[in-house]
Amino acid sequence: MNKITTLVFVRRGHEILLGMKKRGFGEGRWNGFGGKIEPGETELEGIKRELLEESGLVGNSFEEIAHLYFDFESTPDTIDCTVFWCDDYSGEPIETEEMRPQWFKANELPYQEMWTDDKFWIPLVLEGQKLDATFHFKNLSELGEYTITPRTI
Ligand code: 6OG
Repeated sequence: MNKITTLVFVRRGHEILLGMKKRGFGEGRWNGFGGKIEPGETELEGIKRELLEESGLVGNSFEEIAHLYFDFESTPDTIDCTVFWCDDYSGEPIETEEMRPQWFKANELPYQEMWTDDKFWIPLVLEGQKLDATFHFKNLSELGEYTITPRTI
């Protein structure tokens, strides 16, 4: 099955808000906020809902920056993930049942405690690049082949 998901990185000056996933898929890793789009929802409705549910923030505008596609040798499931920046939001981050939020300096992200793919593409989007990428995982912690295609427009 292909899971359609969204992911958002909230920015505050030179800082980025990450959440420590406390349970479920990705548990024990820092990531942006996001999850599965519900039936009948647009991508923007989905990302807005996930951000609110997982961080307590209301996102006022989102900019799409990447599209990621993940597959895994260990399972037939695949994940489609559209990634956004959010620079305009209301509220203060709160810890939820699913995520513990923390601001990080953009040049000091905790890549060792994030998904293995993140250190390859996040530095590019931090430089302003938009991109499309595919990542083939051998298992949940070992990344195999990957391709990253910068967008030209
Ligand atoms: P739920 O399972 O909570 O959504 N996601 C990934 N993000 C990165 N950076 N790397 C991966 O490598 C990922 N796999 C999934 C998609 C989980 C959230 O995590 C993202 C969703 O936004 C395999 O519904």
